[in-house]
Amino acid sequence: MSAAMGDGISRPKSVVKKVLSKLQPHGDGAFVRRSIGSKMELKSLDPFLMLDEFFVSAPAGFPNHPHRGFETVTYMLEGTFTHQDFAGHKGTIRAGDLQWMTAGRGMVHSEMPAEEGTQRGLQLWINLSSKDKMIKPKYQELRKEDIKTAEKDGVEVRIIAGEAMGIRSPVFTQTPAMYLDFTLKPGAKWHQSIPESWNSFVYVIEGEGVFGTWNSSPTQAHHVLVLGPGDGLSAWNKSSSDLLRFALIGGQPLNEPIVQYGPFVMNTQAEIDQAFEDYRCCQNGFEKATSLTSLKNWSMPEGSI
Ligand code: FJE
Ligand code: FE
Repeated sequence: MSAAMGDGISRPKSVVKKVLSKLQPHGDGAFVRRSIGSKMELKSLDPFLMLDEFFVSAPAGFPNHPHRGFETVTYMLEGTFTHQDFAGHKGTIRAGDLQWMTAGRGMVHSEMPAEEGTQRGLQLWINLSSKDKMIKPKYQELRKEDIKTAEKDGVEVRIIAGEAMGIRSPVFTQTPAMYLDFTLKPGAKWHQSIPESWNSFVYVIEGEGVFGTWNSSPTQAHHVLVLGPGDGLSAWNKSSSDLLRFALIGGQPLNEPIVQYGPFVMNTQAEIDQAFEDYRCCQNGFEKATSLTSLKNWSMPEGSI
């Protein structure tokens, strides 16, 4: 494997699981393609709890709901979303923008479309280690123009987290992780190094690609590919006319027990019970939920745990 084709890798990972993320309704009028986090196929991939490709048109959206114990990473592909939380923090993200939210001990927010048409994006949930689950909530917001890009040999990469082509993202990942958005021109190939001990996966956003080994069968959009052992990913766009776009996501496994109830993710059942109690009583991080009818039911996604 020549280093000239990308980052030097010596033991390319192979694809150990390939799953199509089916479109499913979520709440009132929103739709998601859930890959990681779908109960049947891929419950979680430590430290990742969920990856949704979401499709939402107003008036549907994700009205007020709580989070505790993990991070949500929202990356817009099309359209505009406005988020508003219980502490008065409000922001709008457009195509190409990123919101990296560390929910920590408590967050209540809404995520709603801010324009006509379909809003489309990816939302990733990254687990926090037991020592970080109750940290203070924190946001990292990057506009499209603040996300570093690099280009080489027909390969363009937007570096959301981690490093590629010698360029590093400014995003701080509480749980060590990488998140790269690759676009390969027809005929282009790339070899991306990934830390050996990390779990990693690919989500195909657009086009068709060959991943792992050169002679493996091509993978179309909306499929998730779980990668096996090795030190990197090889990818090829064998199309003669179309772009291939995919997200490569990897992270250091936490190797801790997970007890999840919808948007609360802790280590034990007792901590989940405590999260419900804290949410109900507006305490221990949910103080500001008082103004937000905190007892209102928040809808559970289809197929949620
Ligand atoms: C959720 C209620 C919710 N996938 N993709 C309960 F509203 C949500 C939720 C989302 C979500 C939000 C965006 Cl912007 C994109 C999403 C679920 O907000 F996950 C649960 N459990
Ligand atoms: Fe949320």
